[in-house]
Amino acid sequence: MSDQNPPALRKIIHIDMDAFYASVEQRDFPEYRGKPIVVGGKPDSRGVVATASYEARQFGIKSAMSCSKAYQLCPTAIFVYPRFDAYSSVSKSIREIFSRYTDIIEPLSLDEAYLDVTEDKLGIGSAIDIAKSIKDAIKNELNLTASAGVSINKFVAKVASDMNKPDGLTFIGPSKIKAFMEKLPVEKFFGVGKVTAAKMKAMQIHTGSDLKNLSESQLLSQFGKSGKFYYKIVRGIDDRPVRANRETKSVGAEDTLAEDTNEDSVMHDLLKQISETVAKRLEKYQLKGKTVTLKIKFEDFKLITRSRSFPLAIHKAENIYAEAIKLLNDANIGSLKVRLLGITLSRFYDEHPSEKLEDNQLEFDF
Ligand code: DCP
Ligand code: MG
Repeated sequence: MSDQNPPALRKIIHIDMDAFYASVEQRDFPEYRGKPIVVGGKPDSRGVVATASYEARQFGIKSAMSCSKAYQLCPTAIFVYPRFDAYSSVSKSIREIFSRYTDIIEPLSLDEAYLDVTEDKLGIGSAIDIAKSIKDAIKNELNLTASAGVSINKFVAKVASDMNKPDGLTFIGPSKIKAFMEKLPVEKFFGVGKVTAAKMKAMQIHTGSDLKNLSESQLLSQFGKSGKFYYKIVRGIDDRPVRANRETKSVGAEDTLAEDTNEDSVMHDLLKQISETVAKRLEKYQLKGKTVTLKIKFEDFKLITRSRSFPLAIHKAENIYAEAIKLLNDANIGSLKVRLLGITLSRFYDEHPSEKLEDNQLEFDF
């Protein structure tokens, strides 16, 4: 008899703090409030912008932009160094707030998490009410704002949380998902980077609706394994569970060279330091990773990454360093000068095969 019943729809919330680092700075230093704040390095440094307050964003300042460019855009902005301890403490507090409602919490970064509230601890029932209550707690207890997306799967909840920032709450119910996905620009699709987006545009694929015209095998042949994912996601099918205790997906560190260079000894020294930082972080989280990724940014800001995976996880600085050197050699950078190097360890856990979720369009009580 239960076979006749449709599978129960999940209630998923994605929460993301607004202008996270910058908002914490404005909260802790009242003199920064209402002003353009850039968190990263100093304007004359070679650093990049981690984030900018909404006031600074009005000048076109964005994450990952060089601090010198940010300064050009807004010379009156206040440039501050990040205070990771402060952000990490807020991060712990927001997770404590989430845990009042559910134990199924999957943090994606310090400021962002998925929550499965299909069954919530307080018996509130409505995912929209839970999201409101979480936002209120964050505001009242931490003096910060967050934006929430509420839907039946991770993908839609995440896109939704970004739609009405700051302080937004966006609900995309099951009956709205089809139209929502059809309208969505391809660059908003999970995993669609700039290169894939450009390729799609060249194929006249601009929105979900264009993407839907391609068969699964066409998508597979054009985009490889990701094509299969696009096929499902554009039909609103995302069966990825919210996985608690998988908060750390990768651990890494990166650093800008004092001067652009292609000298092996200088790059090796920096990789050694970075390997030690990564090893310390891994130790802190008690993690070992099966994939090492080397990131190389060249003087023209072009970025490449090179990865290698192993059957056994590694965590020691010397092993990370040795792998990073191999990856650097294999990258064959020739006479190109390097500006920044980074190392990331990932694949701490093996993926579980995901379960199938029916493309179910039933409305239910959110
Ligand atoms: N961050 C970073 N470097 C980046 C992007 C982000 O160091 N390239 C850091 C700073 C951000 C924090 O991570 O405050 C969270 O990233 P988000 O992408 O959520 O950005 P914000 O929270 O700053 O802004 P938004 O309101 O758009 O979420
Ligand atoms: Mg954020």
